[in-house]
Amino acid sequence: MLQALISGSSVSKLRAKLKQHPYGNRLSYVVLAEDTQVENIVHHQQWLKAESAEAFYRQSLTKLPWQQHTIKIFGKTCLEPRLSLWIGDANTAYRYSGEWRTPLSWPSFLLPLKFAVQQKCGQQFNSVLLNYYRDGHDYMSWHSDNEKQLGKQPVIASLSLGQARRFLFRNKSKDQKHEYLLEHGDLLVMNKLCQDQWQHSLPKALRIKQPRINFTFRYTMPDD
Ligand SMILES: O=C(O)CCC(=O)C(=O)O
Repeated sequence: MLQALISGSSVSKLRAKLKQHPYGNRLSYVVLAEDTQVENIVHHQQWLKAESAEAFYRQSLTKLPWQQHTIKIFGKTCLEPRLSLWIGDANTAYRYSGEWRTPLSWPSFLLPLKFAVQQKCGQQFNSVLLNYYRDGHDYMSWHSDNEKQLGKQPVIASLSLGQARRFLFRNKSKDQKHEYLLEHGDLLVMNKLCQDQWQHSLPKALRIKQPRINFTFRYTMPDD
């Protein structure tokens, strides 16, 4: 069942795809190879089969009650520049930008995906933050996923669907940066030391008109 969701992909196929990516030759990033690991970051390109990726994308767009939350930036309250949703087991409330979010229970269509991601990462996830970037005006600024409820050195698995977008890492103590192009069906795993050592962001891309959905699977410390 799980195997049916997941694809293998070849480097040559990826190179061919890369030539057509929406940023042309402007970027300096390099696709190293499938499943490349750079300091606690593993990028599994085209991890989901195209038809599974399409089905999860469509269902997520149409079946989920997306919300636009407010966040505080330098003490000022504003609308978050994306829609989002917190889904998880009953005891996995999540504190973000000073606000507690209670989890929505798992929709049945997401469970096979959760199991497949767990199997790939060799670890349990009890919650997922979903982000819906409506177009290239929506973005996520620099941060680490280091909330207390995630515990020390969390493993976070991030699945991308829909429009390809750039995803950036900057090292907290060295002058080092990595850039990925996250495409439909890619799985990016941020392993144990990643949040201690790196910040990540999804920059604006004003020319982009199509939506992107992202799932970040996490293990959240139960709140009771
Ligand atoms: O959209 C993404 O790829 C990542 C989102 C993110 O960094 C987060 O939700 O913490």
